[in-house]
Amino acid sequence: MLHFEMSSVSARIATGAQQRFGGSVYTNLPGRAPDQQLTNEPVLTLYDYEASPYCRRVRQCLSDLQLTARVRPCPRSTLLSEGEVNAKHRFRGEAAGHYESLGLPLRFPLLVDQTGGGEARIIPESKAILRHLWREYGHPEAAAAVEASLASGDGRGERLAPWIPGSRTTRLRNAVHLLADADLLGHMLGTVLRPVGVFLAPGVLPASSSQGEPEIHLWGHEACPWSRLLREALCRLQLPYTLHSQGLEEGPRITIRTVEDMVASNLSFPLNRATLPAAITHLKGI
Ligand SMILES: N[C@@H](CCC(=O)N[C@@H](CS)C(=O)NCC(=O)O)C(=O)O
Repeated sequence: MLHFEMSSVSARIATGAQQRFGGSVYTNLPGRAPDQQLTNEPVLTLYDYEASPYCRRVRQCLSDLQLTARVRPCPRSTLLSEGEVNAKHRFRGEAAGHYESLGLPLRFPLLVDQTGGGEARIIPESKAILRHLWREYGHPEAAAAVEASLASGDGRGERLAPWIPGSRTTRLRNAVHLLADADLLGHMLGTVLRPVGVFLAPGVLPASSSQGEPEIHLWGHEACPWSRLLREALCRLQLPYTLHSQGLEEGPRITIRTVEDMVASNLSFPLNRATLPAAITHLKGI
């Protein structure tokens, strides 16, 4: 219980720091104009792990653009085992398979975009993923600003999204500046403030889990501490899940569907202080 309380406090502090220095300026700003329709429903798979600041950066972008992605968690087996794949890893081998065609060392995040059913686009590197997501799924004006920001490296995107009125324009400009690189500081703080080793290496080292394919859907936002604690558990347990981005006001929740001996069980937990321990305990039992 004490551990849970400590975890929940540090998750809130980490979220506060990450948002203050990383993402708050663009959290809840519409990445797409209200009337903007996407031609195809995005089909995105993200190989990531919770504690990586580069992965946080990509999940933040998914939240901003309100995209849904299938997440294949790829924690390390020790803090020093960069790029390693071994028998403990459930999805690292799969990610390494994607990297083979690229001739690059295994790094996370990695995005596979199969939208439209054509050939899969395999995209490593957090900034390249941000560029891709904004270009494909953001409002063109905002995408241009992000592109200019990332290309110049100094964060000065000139053109700003026209549908965002008043002070929000300033916030988006700040956001675009931060996207250049400073956002990473916030995402690093997010990791440092949920310290590795002290609170059982949240979202870094794998724990043993079943090889089953439960159907798990998490509705949340990168900025939500309850979603963070749940994502950490899913990551350590290497359970694949579908991450649905939604605004903070709607409240996070998780649904879990497992089938055992032909009997299906469907559970749904709204995520809050009272329900979170039960949701995590349930995941551990899968
Ligand atoms: N420049 C890359 C850096 C990615 C990176 O270094 N990721 C680290 C995690 S923070 C990683 O995957 N290390 C290998 C490993 O964990 O096995 C990016 O922006 O995506």
